[in-house]
Amino acid sequence: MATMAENTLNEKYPNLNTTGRTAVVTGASAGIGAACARALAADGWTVIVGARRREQLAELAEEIGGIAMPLDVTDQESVDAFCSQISRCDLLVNNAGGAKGLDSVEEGDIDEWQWMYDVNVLGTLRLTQALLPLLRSAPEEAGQIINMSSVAGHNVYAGGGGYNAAKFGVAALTRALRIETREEPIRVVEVCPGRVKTDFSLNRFRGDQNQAEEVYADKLNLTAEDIAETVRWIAALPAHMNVDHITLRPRDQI
Ligand code: 8X3
Repeated sequence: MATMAENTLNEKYPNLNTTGRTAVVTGASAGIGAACARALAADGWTVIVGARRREQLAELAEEIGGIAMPLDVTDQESVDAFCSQISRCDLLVNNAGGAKGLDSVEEGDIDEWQWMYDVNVLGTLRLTQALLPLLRSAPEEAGQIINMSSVAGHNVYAGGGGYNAAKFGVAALTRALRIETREEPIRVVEVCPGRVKTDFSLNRFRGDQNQAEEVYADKLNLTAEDIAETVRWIAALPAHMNVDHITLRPRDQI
């Protein structure tokens, strides 16, 4: 039987008429996305959260007084359905993304590489294209796009080729977009987290808990909340400022 939270999620939202500053956060059912949604809601933003995991998403929306809608950023129809309900967007946090595998280039799985490009690069592209018209006409002084890139978008490592290629793509897309929109009232920011203790590694290693835990064992790790604090700080900056690129690492990470 569907929980109350799921019922909330399953309701239709005929053209959400949100009032006040409205943020859209993708990949928001857990980890960095959920933490960003919480931090923005605490700062008074109306937050629309999207992700594939419907129950967690709906619970989060209930907790923060936000709006949950199912979203698969790899599926154009899902993106169109999600965005067609939104009538105001002042801030888009393109957070959905992830890694699969740690294979060498020689052993790399084509399907996994394709998925990484799709979710990280094309997912960011799809949401950006769909919401740019609203961001451009945001009633606040400027619309904002914050793309969750990674240190892996600037530094490569053995076994990281597929994920590196995808995050380098996010970095390139973000920089091109910033130049293209520089004369418009739109802030475009690339946030590059290093090692953050979330489900990132569990997903990368296809649910292998031991392998995932090894990534974080005996190390200083960032938390999702550390990244969310930075997103909240950027979102509150005066409209004439752009943070082009910010890197956040735990102190002990190279
Ligand atoms: C993941 C960053 O440092 O864990 O985006 O590879 S790291």
